[in-house]
Amino acid sequence: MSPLIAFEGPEGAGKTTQLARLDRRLSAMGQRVLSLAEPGGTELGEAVRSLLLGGGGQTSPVAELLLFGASRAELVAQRILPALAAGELVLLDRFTLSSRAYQGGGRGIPQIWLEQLEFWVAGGLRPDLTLLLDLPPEQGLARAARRQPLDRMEGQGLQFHARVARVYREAAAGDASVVLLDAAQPQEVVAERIWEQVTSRFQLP
Ligand code: Z5A
Repeated sequence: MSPLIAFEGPEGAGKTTQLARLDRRLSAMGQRVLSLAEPGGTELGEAVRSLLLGGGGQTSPVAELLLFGASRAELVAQRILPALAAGELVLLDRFTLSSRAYQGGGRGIPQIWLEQLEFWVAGGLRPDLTLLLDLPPEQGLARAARRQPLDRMEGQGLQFHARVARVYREAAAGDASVVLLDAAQPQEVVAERIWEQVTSRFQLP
């Protein structure tokens, strides 16, 4: 199967920007690429996105986890697995590590529940490479705050985002497929670090 590459990190870290740059660069060299963002990418996923991120009322942490999980299950079955089987390289703007960071670290859901849900939802599918864009929460929130209104996660306090950041850093410490990149550097520098990682790990056209 072709590579599955996830972009992770706090809001404002530059995931969407860097994913688009990588997609353009890979596509220009003839690589077939499918770019997807969570939650979303399917009819159900888009409904979950507007339910969870469109503002509105409170949702319990477990309901929130299950909704992100439902979106991911649809994305895996309908888009990711068929694309990988057809030889497309898949770029994901967030994946399972986001649930560990936000619902685990941020909301306090036990990691064992998250691991079990990951298995049901993704059936053991894991990214071949996770590019973790690391940025202090204050800086990420300042970047994200330029877009108003804030969504339900951006509106959480700094302590919530510090817990999210801790889970992300722990993930990078224990797993060679998770690469921590300094997202405070200029966009061009971050893009080059990403390109080095991708071209050194995968055989490309
Ligand atoms: N969530 C969850 O809780 N659990 C889950 O399982 C999943 C998700 C899958 C998705 O929101 C939310 O769902 C997210 C986690 C939660 N919480 N929040 N908030 P989203 O999809 O709407 O947004 P996001 O994923 O958080 O991404 P973002 O805020 O759009 O940030 P980004 O994609 O990392 O950054 P960007 O859009 O590329 O850049 C942000 C700004 O910074 C923009 O003006 C850029 O021009 C600028 N930028 C980018 N790079 C740089 C550099 N290097 N220097 C300076 N400025 C830069």
